[in-house]
This record gives sequence, C-alpha cells and structure tokens, in this order.
Amino acid sequence: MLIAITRKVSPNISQCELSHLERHPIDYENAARQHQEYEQSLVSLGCEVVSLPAEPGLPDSVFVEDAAVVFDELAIITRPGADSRKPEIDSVARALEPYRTLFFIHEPGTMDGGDVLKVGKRIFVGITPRTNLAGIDQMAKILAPYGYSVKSVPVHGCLHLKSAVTQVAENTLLINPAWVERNEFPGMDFIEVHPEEPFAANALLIEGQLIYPSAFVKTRQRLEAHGIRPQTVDASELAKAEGGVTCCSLILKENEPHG
Ligand code: CIR
Repeated sequence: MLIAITRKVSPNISQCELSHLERHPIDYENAARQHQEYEQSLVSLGCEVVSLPAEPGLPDSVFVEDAAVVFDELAIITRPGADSRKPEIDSVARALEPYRTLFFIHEPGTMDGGDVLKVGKRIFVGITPRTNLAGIDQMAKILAPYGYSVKSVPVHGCLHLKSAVTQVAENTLLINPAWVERNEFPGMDFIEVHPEEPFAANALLIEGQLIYPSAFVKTRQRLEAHGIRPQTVDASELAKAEGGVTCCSLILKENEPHG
C-alpha cells in the first residue's frame, strides 16, 4: 500500500514565496479545487491519501514535498531554505512519525525536498538558494549506512532541481537542459521538454504511472512518443505559486507498523 501525505491549500497562498515568477493573483477557490482533483488522481493510482488540514499562517505549506524526504528505511525532515517555510516541518514530522524513523537536517544545513531527486539508490540533490552543501553533506551521512549514494548537482535558472528534471520511467529522466546538465546523470536516458514549455520537466512518477500537468501539451507528446501515457491534472493555479505536481505530496510505502 502507498500512502500520499498532502496538505490542503492555505487560504493565504497569495502570500507565497516567489523566486522566478512575477506575482499574479492566485484564486484560492480554484487552487483548492485543483488540489482536490490532484488528491483524487493519487487515489486513482492506488494511494491512500492522508490529507493534513490547511495551515493558514503558512502560505506555502501545501507544498509538503519540501519539508521532508522519505525513503523506505527512514525519513529526513528538512530545514527549508526560505525562513517563511521553516515552521512547515513540525506538522509534517508529526504526520510521518507513525511510518518512519525520523532524521533531521540541522543548522547550518538547509534543504528543500524539491531539490532531491531519487532514482533507486542514487540520490541527486540540487545546490540552490534553498539547499546548501552542509544540508547535502548531512543527508549523505544519514543515508550512507543504507547504501544510498548522494550527489550534489548544480542548478541554474529555476527554483528546485525537480523544476529542471524528474524521473518519468525506470531509466528515463524528463529534463530542461537549460537549467541542469545531462551529464550530471550518467547512465540515464533523457526526454527533453519542448523549448516552448520550460516548466514542463516536473512530473510525478508513482509505481510506473505518471501524474503530469495538462498545460504542457507539447512535452506530453514527447512523452507519448516514448510510450509514456501520463494521467493529466490541471495544476495551473498552484503553478502561479511556483509549484508543480511533485511538490504537493510525499509518497511512501506503508511499511510494517513502526515504534
Ligand atoms: C516556494 O517558493 O517555496 C513555493 N512558492 C513553491 C514551492 C514549490 N515546491 C517544489 O517545487 N517542491
């Protein structure tokens, strides 16, 4: 059984952090409706959705991916790079505690889960304004006993590593080569986003099935040409907050009851 932890959209989503987008009005009702459809997609792919209540005082808290990184053996609670987002970890840690032993990123380390790309036992972590080398080093030490490799990856021009590259099939990455270099990922195959769709690299792979934003029609054609048929969702409202489809959930296998 897979569990997807999500959190309802904050009514103050309009006060979100923005790094690479201009601020446009965000329609809360529309964002909340689209988010609910996203949760339904997760259910249709076989996830049990644990939907946390909205945190009105934390505008970006719908983006639960940034507060933790979950592995089969443990979970790492991050220390988000934006100060406004640091308090988001408390409730995410509480939600994960029944399922995993928790480890924490400590000061001076910072990390957003959006910077962490997991490909089997290979973990790629973007170096960005949100994630620093101290955070990556702490993650590497936590994971070393479990056989994971952790590699830092330079990212330019976008918010997170997973804005630039995500996994879309067993050995295939969907990539925007303007934001991250292919040669950081040796041995992988690549599909490039359509040049008119720079934000199209963020796809959510769940046990071989893909959730993908409906907006990126041209890149979707490229996926389909490779035999990948995603389930599409309208994620346009939260895209104005610089969020994609990976950001809104933490996906974990339900292990034997813990502790
Ligand atoms: C932020 O700037 O932190 C939010 N407005 C967007 C976070 C998106 N998260 C993600 O891509 N993992």
